[in-house]
Amino acid sequence: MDSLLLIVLAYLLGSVLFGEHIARAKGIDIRSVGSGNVGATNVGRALGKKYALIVFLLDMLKGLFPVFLARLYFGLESWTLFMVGIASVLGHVFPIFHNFKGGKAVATAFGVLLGVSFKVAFLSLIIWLLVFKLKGYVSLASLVSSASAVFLLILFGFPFKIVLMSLVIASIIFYKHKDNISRLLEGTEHTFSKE
Ligand code: NKO
Repeated sequence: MDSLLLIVLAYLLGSVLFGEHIARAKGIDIRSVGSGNVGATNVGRALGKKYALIVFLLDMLKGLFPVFLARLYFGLESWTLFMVGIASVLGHVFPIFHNFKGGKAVATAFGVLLGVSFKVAFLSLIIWLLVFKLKGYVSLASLVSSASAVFLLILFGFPFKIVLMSLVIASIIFYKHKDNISRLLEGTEHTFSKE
């Protein structure tokens, strides 16, 4: 298995925006609905929870699969795994198949995290569900959960490269949520159901 090939594969797979494809197959332009985002949440607004779950799982798997291979062939402490995780997220955020206009990378980052640690991924998912249940904002749940993931990886003593990778990915997620953050601060953020 070649390092560079795996990194390129991660980026190309990341570039497949399942939300946009599945919405289009159902006759919907996802970018003109709700928040205009291509992620699971906005597909849920347009097509319902079943489709949100399908998009979440597919966007998650495209993050998990390359990291799984990187871990198998190069190990958890390799720079290859570091690059593969970031490449998956960058593919989703700057997709070559969609004019480099992508999504917010939460589900894909979750897949990367799952490939690194089931324990930390599981705890991050619990935190995500808790924040969403208590506050009702998907974006807030995603932000709290991705910051928590970084802290949990540090807390459990994961290698430096893994912590750094999660910090880079969490920073990308925060950057992509900058409009959500402004709306949260103003009190005008979309809930799951409303626009
Ligand atoms: O339309 O702007 P919007 O309201 O849709 O959407 C905001 C939203 C975008 O994200 C999504 C995907 C939702 C997936 C839920 C995943 C639950 C698990 C989260 C764990 C995050 C771990 C990140 C690890 C970083 C290292 O936010």
